[in-house]
Amino acid sequence: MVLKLYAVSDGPPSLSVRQALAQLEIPFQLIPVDYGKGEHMTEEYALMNPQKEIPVLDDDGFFLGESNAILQYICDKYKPDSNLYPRDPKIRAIVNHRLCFNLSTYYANISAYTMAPIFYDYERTEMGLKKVHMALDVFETYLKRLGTRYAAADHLTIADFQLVNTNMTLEAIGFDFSKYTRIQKWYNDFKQNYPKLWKISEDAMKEIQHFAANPPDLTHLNHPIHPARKINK
Ligand SMILES: N[C@@H](CCC(=O)N[C@@H](CS)C(=O)NCC(=O)O)C(=O)O
Repeated sequence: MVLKLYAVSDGPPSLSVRQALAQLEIPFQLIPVDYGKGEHMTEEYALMNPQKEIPVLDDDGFFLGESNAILQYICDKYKPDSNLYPRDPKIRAIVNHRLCFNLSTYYANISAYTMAPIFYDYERTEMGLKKVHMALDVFETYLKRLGTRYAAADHLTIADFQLVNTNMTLEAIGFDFSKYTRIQKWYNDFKQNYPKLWKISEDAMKEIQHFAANPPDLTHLNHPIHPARKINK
């Protein structure tokens, strides 16, 4: 059975998995999840992913959430010799490290500042901004210390997808990160060298920009965690 990917069109974790599948030329069926309709919040969806998060991979009844785990799984199972997830233990460790860094810090700090206030009733605070700069500063340091063209090696790896898609959310809100020169170069290199993969991110960026200009009313979701923005109609 063909792989199925439950994904949202503008979510960085979903985009990274789509980019990996595209780069590895692995056929899959894309199943769009409508976040605005709360399609991921149902009990039926929770059978696939009790975290009620998107994306989810369905490999013939083997359900996997968490985009890092999905990226690692599709490489290991379908393209074990691919450079996207190198087998050399040290290079792989760096890839894994950057994936963890993105999950714990880079995406966590940045998306709280970029994405959350677009969709929900959150402010962009000074503390939030400080956390964005902390994350950028650390990533800049990693790029400097490793001295590679891409985030974990001189070639593209699955870590780049996650970090690029986090960065894309900064670009979406017009955030100036030009003083982080290595990040800027790495990000532009990705765009130039992988235009088809960048298009996946770019289309999502346009959607995010649309939502930023037209904040969605998500009151109907009754989200258990996120406060809905009150929109005057
Ligand atoms: N750690 C997860 C995060 C996935 C995630 O947060 N996805 C968002 C969409 S971009 C989501 O499903 N959020 C659930 C919600 O807001 O209700 C991963 O990397 O897959």
